[in-house]
Amino acid sequence: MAVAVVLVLVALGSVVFHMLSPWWWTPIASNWGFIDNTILITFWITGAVFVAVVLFTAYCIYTFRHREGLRADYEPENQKLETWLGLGTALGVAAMLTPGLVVWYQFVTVPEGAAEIEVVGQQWSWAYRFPGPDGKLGTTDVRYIGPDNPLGLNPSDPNGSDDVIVDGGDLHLPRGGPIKVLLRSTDVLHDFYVPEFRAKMDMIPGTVTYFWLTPTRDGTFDILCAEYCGVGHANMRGTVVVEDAAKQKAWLSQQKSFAELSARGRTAAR
Ligand SMILES: [Cu+2]
Repeated sequence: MAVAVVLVLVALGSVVFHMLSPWWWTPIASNWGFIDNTILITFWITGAVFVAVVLFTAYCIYTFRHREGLRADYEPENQKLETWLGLGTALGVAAMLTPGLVVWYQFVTVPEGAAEIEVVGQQWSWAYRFPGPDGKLGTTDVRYIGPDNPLGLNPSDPNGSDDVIVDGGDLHLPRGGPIKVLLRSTDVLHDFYVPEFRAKMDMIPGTVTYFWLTPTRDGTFDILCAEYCGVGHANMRGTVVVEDAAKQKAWLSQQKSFAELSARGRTAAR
């Protein structure tokens, strides 16, 4: 009896804890509320199954407890019960997977006219690149990576010379417009993650991954690496500042272009 009561309390306590918990998501700062809804659907389905299983266990422990002279029935098959369990499980799993397929499609379908930025991960820091006045990012290759060219821009690509490079500073993004985030890594797997954006994506050496978002709220948010990438993984932090477009433009104009950085490198080498 005591065990059955404890199990009922565990089920009830879990639900109450969920309702009253102070550890909830930080307020969202992007358009990806749909991702929250997808997680909530999964949460409520798995939560309902958890409560049902625990309560059923409590019921069995109480109803079929040991009593003198009581013998268990032998019932290895129950076609009807198995059919219902199979159907219920299939429905529950489908209900959890379907929204994910829809939201994933949206996540990687970049709207027309989105601004492009690039985020480059390396052990263990972040760097960013914006297209210059021409609006185009230049091509890159790991072969070009060097002390004056940490992101490996192609020096003979005219599209790249005006690219703005932010290496070691904060990332500033304008609020309100769609942004395509291109992701590269120069060494191992990393994962660009800003919890408030509800968006993350692996960065894979040798390829460019991407997603898009529209920042919707001003603020200063942490950038985390969400893929274990070596001993410095936990220190791989950055900061993203979301602000209105005019402020962000002013910040961008203070940053150095690839041409300016390589000229500085040449002067220093002389
Ligand atoms: Cu990392």
